[in-house]
Amino acid sequence: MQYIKKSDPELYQAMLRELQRQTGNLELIASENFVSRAVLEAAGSVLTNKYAEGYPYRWSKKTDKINYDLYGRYYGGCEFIDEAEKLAIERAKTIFKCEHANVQPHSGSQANMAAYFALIKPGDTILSLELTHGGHLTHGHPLSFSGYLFNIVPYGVNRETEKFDYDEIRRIALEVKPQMILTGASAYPRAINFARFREIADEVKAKLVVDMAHIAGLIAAGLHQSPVPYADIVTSTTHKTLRGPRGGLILCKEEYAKDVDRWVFPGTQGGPLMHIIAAKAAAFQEALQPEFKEYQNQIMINARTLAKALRDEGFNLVSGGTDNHLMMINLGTEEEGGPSGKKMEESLDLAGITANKNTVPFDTRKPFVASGIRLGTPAITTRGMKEPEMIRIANFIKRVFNDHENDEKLAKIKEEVSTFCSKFPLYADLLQENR
Ligand code: DSN
Repeated sequence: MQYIKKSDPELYQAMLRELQRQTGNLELIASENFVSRAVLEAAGSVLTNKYAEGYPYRWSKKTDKINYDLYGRYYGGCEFIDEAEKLAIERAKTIFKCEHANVQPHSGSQANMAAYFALIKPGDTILSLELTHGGHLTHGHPLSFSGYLFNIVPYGVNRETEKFDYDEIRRIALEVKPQMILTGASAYPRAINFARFREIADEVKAKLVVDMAHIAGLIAAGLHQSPVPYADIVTSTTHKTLRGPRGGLILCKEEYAKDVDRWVFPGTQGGPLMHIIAAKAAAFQEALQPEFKEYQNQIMINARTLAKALRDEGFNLVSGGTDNHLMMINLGTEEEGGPSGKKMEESLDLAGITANKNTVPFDTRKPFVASGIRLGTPAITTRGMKEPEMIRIANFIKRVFNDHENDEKLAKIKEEVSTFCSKFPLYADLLQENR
């Protein structure tokens, strides 16, 4: 960051402190990760300078198939960035074994928008997971384009098991006859049966969209059922378990490819972010290596170990545990007297542990206060932490819970957390250069 240091000390300070926060704190936000230096390099490269509206191919009029030999951009000078985007597309197709990949969405939200527009019309009905039960804003919240443009009917988890009840989802689907069923989640700790969702969708003649953002890395490694054979369209982000740059991704069957492409550009976006697309290509290359599977496996082992250790410390977990990379602590209701999710998030922060408050199913607090804390293992696994560290982390969390009002004790834990983190170096050369 030597150039910024000279030209803009104020910005440099903010960036330096963020680097120190990421490396010195325990990162337990389930949707975050630390990218490789290769991905950082691509994301910070001169590819940011290039306009490239269009695609690195055109649809052949003769065959109605994608032809990489036909120039598909609205600007000159795209021959090299075309190579980067082609690499990203072909690698995504290889990883997820899908017929078509669009790597241009700037985010998961925009990927979702393009996917819905490719399949249904404003006013149509979408059956999707309720936000407070683990869904996402773009799955139908009234303040998102999804709730604004579509008629949303929510499904939730079962009150007792806190897991999906597929018979109940089917019952709602038969009753409301949605044009589209949407599954995938931001805060659901259990495996999702995409095949069952397909059966339900077929029965009511609905399209099926799967937002696999959280579990994309597990799917890439073959550790969770893939939605690709079942969904009409699969959307994702690239920065969660998949460990790429912040961005979106759409996978689909060939029959939807043209519509997906059209709804990404020009439907919902202009020029693609070519530096980010190159960074996606770099991350996909990493996801194709055998070590990536080991990494994803360790994420899951760590999640199971952390979940067990938290239960042993006396915490209640939503649905009792985890099948994936995340878990949710249910801190109890206001009447039970423990801290809210908001309070616990603040106390964890004071102790150098970053996590986020989250509603739990059937929460009685407002979403901004919430009764849960969501924890995930992707970032700490990237740092090299394993089972023994999970037990230590559960103990840190328990101590924060016990002393959540005691700033002095939280500051003491923060020191211990910082020493603990320093044993798992991250971006060591960047820290060294910016000392
Ligand atoms: N905001 C993301 C998360 O934290 O889960 C969802 O996209």
